[in-house]
Amino acid sequence: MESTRNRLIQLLDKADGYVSGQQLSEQLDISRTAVWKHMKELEKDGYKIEALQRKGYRILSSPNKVSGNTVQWGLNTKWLGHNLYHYEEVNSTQEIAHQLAKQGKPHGTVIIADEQVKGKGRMSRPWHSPKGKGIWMSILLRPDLAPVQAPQLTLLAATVLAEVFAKVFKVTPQIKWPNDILVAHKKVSGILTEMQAEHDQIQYVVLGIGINVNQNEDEIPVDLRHIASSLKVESDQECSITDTIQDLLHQFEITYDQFMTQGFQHVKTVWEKYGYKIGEQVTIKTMRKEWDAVLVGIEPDGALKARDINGEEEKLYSAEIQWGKGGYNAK
Ligand code: BTX
Repeated sequence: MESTRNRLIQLLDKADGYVSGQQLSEQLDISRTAVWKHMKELEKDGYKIEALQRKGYRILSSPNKVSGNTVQWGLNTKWLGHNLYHYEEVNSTQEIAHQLAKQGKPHGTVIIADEQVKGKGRMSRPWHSPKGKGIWMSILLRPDLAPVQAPQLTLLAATVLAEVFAKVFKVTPQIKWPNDILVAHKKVSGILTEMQAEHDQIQYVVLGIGINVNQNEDEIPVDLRHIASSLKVESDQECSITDTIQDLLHQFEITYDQFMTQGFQHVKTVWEKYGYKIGEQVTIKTMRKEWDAVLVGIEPDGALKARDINGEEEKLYSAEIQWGKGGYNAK
């Protein structure tokens, strides 16, 4: 939110040294007492602030906890996350995003929670979202796209996650069609895309992103341990959730803007680079049949393309895939 508090943080962030109370009061058009009160609020939020007579204010350090302020402090985006809502506990950030969308909140609004008690995956499956251990985030988008193009946004988000995980955590991520990010064959992240459309036009999309960041192995529920992992387990490093959110939002904005101006090709190329078992043989099961095929890549409508032993290509929209020996669903 472009609140006074955020503008205050931005001014302090940009300044190379101290900013006087007078300067802040003029630029924010508030009294010097109001500036002081905002500083006290920031301190409550965990910021360490130095206030020197005649020199002014300076932020010494920002808190190592997620809040609207800490995420926006140093967030290097043009439009994404300027409207940001942070909650300690919610049922699901998706639910809140839908409510905010219906209230007319703008493109690029971001909702983050420390914990979800009813986090959800596709088809109402539960998504385990323990307190302070991961990123549970929804992004509200209002793209000028036809509803059939919505799956491209899921694929786009997956490429962003894979790129950030590879760069920041130095892991080797793979994107399992359509919406999971795996590391070492285990799911560390999932994407849930929900859409509201009317008259062949998307009204809005809520893109839900769940990432297991700092769980230790014993903090992953026993029944998920054979399929799920966290970035900490896979990379052996604990990471700042705030920094990771900022990296993701920054990369998401770049990729999204590029997609809107130049089309799907770049997403397709990056997706296929990280695609799980692309170029490899798997067994595919649909309602009608079961067959062996080599996965070829993705299509602009979000379908997975597979080639059977006779060279026949088929587009898959929903299918059960046996990923093979040592693969994702091997227990
Ligand atoms: P999905 O339907 O592909 O995956 C759900 C399945 O993944 C579950 O049935 C379970 O087997 C497994 N699972 C549950 N929790 C976890 C976890 N933490 N890590 C790994 N595997 C797990 C994937 O759906 C989409 C998930 C989106 C989650 C985000 S979080 C922010 C937003 N709010 C919300 O309620 N959902 C989205």
